[in-house]
Amino acid sequence: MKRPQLRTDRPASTRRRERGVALLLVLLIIAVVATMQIETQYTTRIDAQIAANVALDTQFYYLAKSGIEAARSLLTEDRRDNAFDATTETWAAPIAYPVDEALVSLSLVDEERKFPINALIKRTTTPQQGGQPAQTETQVDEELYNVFTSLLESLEIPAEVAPALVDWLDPDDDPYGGDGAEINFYERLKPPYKTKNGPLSTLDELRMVRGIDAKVFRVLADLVTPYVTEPKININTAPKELLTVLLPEADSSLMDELIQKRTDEPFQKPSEVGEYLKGFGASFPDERLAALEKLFRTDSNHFTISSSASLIPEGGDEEDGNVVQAQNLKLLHAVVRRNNDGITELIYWRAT
Ligand SMILES: [Ca+2]
Ligand SMILES: [Ca+2]
Repeated sequence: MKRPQLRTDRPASTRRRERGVALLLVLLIIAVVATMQIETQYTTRIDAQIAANVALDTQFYYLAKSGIEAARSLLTEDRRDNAFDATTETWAAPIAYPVDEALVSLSLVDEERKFPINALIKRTTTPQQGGQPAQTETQVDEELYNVFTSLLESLEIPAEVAPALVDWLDPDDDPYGGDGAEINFYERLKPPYKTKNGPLSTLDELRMVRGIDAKVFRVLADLVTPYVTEPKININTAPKELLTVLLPEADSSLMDELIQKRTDEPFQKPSEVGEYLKGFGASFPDERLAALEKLFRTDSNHFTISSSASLIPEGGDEEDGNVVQAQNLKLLHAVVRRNNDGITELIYWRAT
């Protein structure tokens, strides 16, 4: 067969170069096609994986959500069982149960164990009377304010946080005491913002208050609550850091004894707290005992429920198992308020 003639009016070196370019082009096309094939396969695989992950994510979401519902039933049952709340009860211990290949883990923390920040401001409403509209008066709860300043001191948090917090919550724009912080402080920030001048809705809001940086927030986060409005703390569940501040009269041996007592035999009503402390004699005069019975409660009605759903890792394929577990772990946080009949109402919800 006669080969097609190359144009002969050009030198051989040019022809060789053209053949080289053509070869290069072919190689390049092969490479591009191969890459495209790989990419198509890769994309298809990724798409399938995304679809599978979305399905798993939804499954895990509902598993974690079922955990929240289980915790709510537990709290209802608990209130029907007795009228007090203590860390020795079923709800207070971590719970984990398998559902097929998944594990649902629950933890419940009562909010009444913490310092009730919003109660720092007492609100009294005078009902509408003879043409006068209803009026709300506010004042700082001095007793609670003193507890809060002692708490800050014991945690080595700057004292200026206390008046700044009062100003964040109180309705006026006058700085509290000599070291408060109202609008004239926050409007100079970049970006500027206003004071809340009302109760905190979530814990994260604390970060807006002068002096509460990330470090201070971490220290305070487990010890204070925005959900409880009554100026009372549950003596059965309060952490030792807070108890020490609430009972400055108690030496370390009384504190240890108190913690043992509430574990063995939780206080069932506030009057038992007075009776118990009375046994310690002169350090608790009657007037002080009466004040402590008002400050302490023995039940809790607000609970933070954390519920997570994860895949139980399969033995033998640890690496894969871990990857799947990390991808599909679902964590939900809920805060519920429980009424006297034990029925819970959802007041906060967050999925991560
Ligand atoms: Ca204010
Ligand atoms: Ca103020």
